[in-house]
Amino acid sequence: MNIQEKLKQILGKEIAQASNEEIYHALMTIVQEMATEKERTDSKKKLYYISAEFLIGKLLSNNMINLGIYKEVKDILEANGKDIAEIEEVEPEPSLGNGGLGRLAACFLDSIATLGLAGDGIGLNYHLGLFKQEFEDRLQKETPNPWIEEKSWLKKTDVTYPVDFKGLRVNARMYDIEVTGYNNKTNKLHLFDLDSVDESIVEEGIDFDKEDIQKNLTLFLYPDDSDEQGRLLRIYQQYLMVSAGAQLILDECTAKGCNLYDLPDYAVIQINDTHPTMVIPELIRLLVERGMDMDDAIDVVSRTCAYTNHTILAEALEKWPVAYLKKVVPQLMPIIEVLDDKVRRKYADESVAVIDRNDTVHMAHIDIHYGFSVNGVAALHTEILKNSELNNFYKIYPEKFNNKTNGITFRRWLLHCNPRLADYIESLIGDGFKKDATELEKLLAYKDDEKVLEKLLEIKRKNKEDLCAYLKETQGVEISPDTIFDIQVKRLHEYKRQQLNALYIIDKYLEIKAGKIPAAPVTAIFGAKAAPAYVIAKDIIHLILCLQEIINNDPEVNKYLRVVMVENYNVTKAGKLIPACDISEQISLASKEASGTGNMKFMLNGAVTLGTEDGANVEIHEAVGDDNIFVFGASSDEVIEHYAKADYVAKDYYENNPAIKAAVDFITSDEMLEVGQKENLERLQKELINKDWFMTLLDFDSYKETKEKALSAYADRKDWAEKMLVNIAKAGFFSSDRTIEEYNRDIWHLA
Ligand code: 26Q
Repeated sequence: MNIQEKLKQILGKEIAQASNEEIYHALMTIVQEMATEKERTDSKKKLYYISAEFLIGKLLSNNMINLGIYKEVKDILEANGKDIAEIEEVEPEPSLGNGGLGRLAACFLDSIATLGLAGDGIGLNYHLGLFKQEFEDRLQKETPNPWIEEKSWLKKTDVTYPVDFKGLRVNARMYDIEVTGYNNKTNKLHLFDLDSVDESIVEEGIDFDKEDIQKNLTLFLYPDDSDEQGRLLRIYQQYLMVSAGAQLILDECTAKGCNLYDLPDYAVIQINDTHPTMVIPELIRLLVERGMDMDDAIDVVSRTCAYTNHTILAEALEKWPVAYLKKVVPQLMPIIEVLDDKVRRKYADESVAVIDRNDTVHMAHIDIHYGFSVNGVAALHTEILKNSELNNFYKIYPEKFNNKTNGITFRRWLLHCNPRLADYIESLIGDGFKKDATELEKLLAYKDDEKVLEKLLEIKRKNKEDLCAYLKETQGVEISPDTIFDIQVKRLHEYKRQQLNALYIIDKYLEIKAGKIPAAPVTAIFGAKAAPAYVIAKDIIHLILCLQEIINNDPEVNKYLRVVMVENYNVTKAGKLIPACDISEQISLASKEASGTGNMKFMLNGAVTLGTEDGANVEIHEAVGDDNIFVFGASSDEVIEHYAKADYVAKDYYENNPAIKAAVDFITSDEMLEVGQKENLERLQKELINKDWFMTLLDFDSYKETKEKALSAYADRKDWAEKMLVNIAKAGFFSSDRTIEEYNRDIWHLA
């Protein structure tokens, strides 16, 4: 039966008579049937990608693209007076992740299925996911984001596993989401949950009873670890995931006839940062329970597990007090003690111990000693791990360390989010780039072709118009496509330095007020959620919202400068913002951003990067060359040296640089206090002058100078279009298909 007939049959009426909701659900049924029919990849050895986050985004259109029915469905709907964009709106976005790490996991699942590899995801089914962000009085307010509907992509299975906590046994139930590959097989994302979780315990905002574990375990994506109860809940979540996951892995392997001593021939477990690290002691525990000798169990598990590090920020490296683990998962402690003991017998170096002198368990140390691979996520990041952050481990295990530069799936981040560009590229170089992204380099042949360059500008312009309409409709803000769209969207964190961008905006505002008119009008667009307990991050959001209020309402200024903070930035909004971007802000303090993946999405969509030599920006710079990127700021070596010598003093910059002083002073000016909260603005100002841990003021001058260069370069439209073309052409390396091929070649060795 063709799709049109099938749709009508499910709807029980003409398509034109059906509501968008009915059509969405009917399409979901069709997609799910097709996905189930796509035979799963089966091979002796299988990858388990275990992660506390899978930021998958809306699934309908993505699945239709991967199953090859998107265009057909779009046309059928159009012929019946329906708009696919409106159908997409009906779908709630699952928010099962915070940011980069969770989105990476989702891109990887897409590529694993696309490459036809046997690999499933293992995670948790958070009912309310990451909070939804609302702005109230120019402050962030958090509310729950319920995404599971009666009919959803989630399929309840009858697979359950008992999981024991101290004094509490629960049953972990498995839910599955089909992961469709592009023209290929289907894999699964397994999400564990408890039947007893109860959404009605949510009180004001995202508050809830933190002690009622049976009711709250998978309620939210670890909301708040600012107090002990929050941290204990995080251990409950992690252990539920790894214990159920480990039981699933052992079951699947035994079903394939695996003798548990041969586990590494049947399974490879990729541990996504330290959040799933307890899978190592848990697997050892389960193997011993099934009769294996402890030493053998440790050896088997060590040959099965591989670890990816996503951060070098000390505060994000998980450490759990022994007392916490004893309160929640006492059965793991004897094993962790053995793991520590073995390390201590071999290595005198205290810094590589599993349990330190303060009775704290270092999760990453378990991964490194008892996994066979340790990888960073961009070339610079891996070098920093090897040479400084994890140097003591690198000296012991040089052979374990390897780099896997991150990537993104081009199905979502080009074909789906930017069909105009994707279609145009196809008309120039054919559709080979959809399977082999390096074919995008064929575009370089058109570098001097004026017609092509003009067409690229025209596509960008249309995408900007679409974004203007969207922001008008969703937030009531008016911006003009005739301005330069300068975009910084990512989690709010001091090291990512949204505050540097904000200081530049203040500086520009003051210049305009003083009569210095900019050459080209700019719209500065932000999107960012702050962790609910991260006070300074929330203050930075407040600062940006106050600037938006002041600047957009000032007729003297708003002709040249506007500011928009997009509410509730998520995967869906990323898909609308990225294709409309001219300048991609990637301005983290060098050495702090492990990789970044937004930088790759912007590049692929023809934005030009304004960035520091950090994370994957370094590799983007190498790929596009000096002429097609704007690089500024202290190098990672310089930054690392400043930290080592503790010689960076923010106040010196504040006192000796009049532009910096004026911008920082403005934060608590009368204009600002009229629209903002004194407490928040003063706190932020003090932080910048007296601490500025991420060296915002250090890079201010070079940021300003380089940004001005980028803004003036924009005026030469032909030259700018050439930069766009080179960025698109060189983006192929950043396909997650390439990343996954490397993981498989070097770590997983799947057939
Ligand atoms: C840790 C302890 C307690 C509570 C929370 C956490 C926690 C939660 C989430 C720590 C880290 C994360 C997320 C990290 C993350 O998203 N890292 C990003 O990973 C991307 C994919 O590799 C990189 O591109 C980014 O550079 C990196 O910041």
